[in-house]
Amino acid sequence: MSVTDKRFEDERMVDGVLHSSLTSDELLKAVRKMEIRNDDIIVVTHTKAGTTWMQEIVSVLFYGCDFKKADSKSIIERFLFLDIHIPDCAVGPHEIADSLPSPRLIKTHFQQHQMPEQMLTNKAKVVYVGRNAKDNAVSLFHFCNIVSHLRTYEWDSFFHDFCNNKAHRGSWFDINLYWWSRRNDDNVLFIKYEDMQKDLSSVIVKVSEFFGWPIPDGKLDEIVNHCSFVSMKKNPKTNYSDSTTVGVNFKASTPFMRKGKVGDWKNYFTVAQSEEFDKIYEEKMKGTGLVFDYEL
Ligand code: PPS
Repeated sequence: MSVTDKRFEDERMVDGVLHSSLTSDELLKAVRKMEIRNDDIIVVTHTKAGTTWMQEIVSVLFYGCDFKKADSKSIIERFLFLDIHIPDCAVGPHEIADSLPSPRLIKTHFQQHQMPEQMLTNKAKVVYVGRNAKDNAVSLFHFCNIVSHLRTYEWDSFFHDFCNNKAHRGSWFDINLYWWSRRNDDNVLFIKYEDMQKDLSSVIVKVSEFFGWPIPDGKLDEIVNHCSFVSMKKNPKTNYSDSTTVGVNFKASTPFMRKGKVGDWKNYFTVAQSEEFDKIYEEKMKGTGLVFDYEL
């Protein structure tokens, strides 16, 4: 077994959140205290909720709809990922962050109590993407099974951990309900993965208005096409085929851009599991007003 294959053995709970060995305790402390700038552009999600999709939209708009410019670097390199220390890199993400010019593009999956404290107080713009819990779970299950530094699961044991907030990066409920509670803040845009599936043009327009980056005439359809599942799956700059450059190694052949659908959960949850999860869901989501589509 290679070193990377063994990294999952260092997975551990920190303040109720399961982290891999790529997220050291020192990193967690340092990121908490790092400086967030008012002009930072931050994409926040629970892992596997549509991060890469939103990153592509944000960066294409950021580069003035210049697709070549956006794709001159892989999506992994365009955004600073706060949550992991890249193996063999001398410095951590908080130190890389300090050296980047503004405006910085940042991505994180950190839960509220582990994200930079200044994300609570300053005006950096945050796009949050939430995805229905069941599809999010299935996508995360596959991710754990393809990425070397995470443990390999059978579906039933993953389901158990997900229900008990013990799966990778913690509670789906906590992160979604936290950002939902901030959905009316001027500097927060809350987007649902399923709405991106239903009407991608409208979501792109919302993102462009949120940042104040106008879409040149005639470009909207091109962005929609560029950010479609089919295009992003083919595009080496978005499909993670070059992910080893940032220390993410794959242990299985399932592609990162796997299915990109709403409702795939029905192929994994048994009827009993679905009912068990619905009970937990009902309890946690009651009265919050946050509703997701579980099929389209
Ligand atoms: S990560 O590792 O947390 O950054 O992963 P993330 O990008 O959040 O999630 C990956 C899932 O998003 C799907 N995806 C898309 N769906 C539809 N259209 C587009 N363009 C798109 N891009 C990424 C991707 O296929 C993963 O979902 P699953 O259900 O596993 O296919």
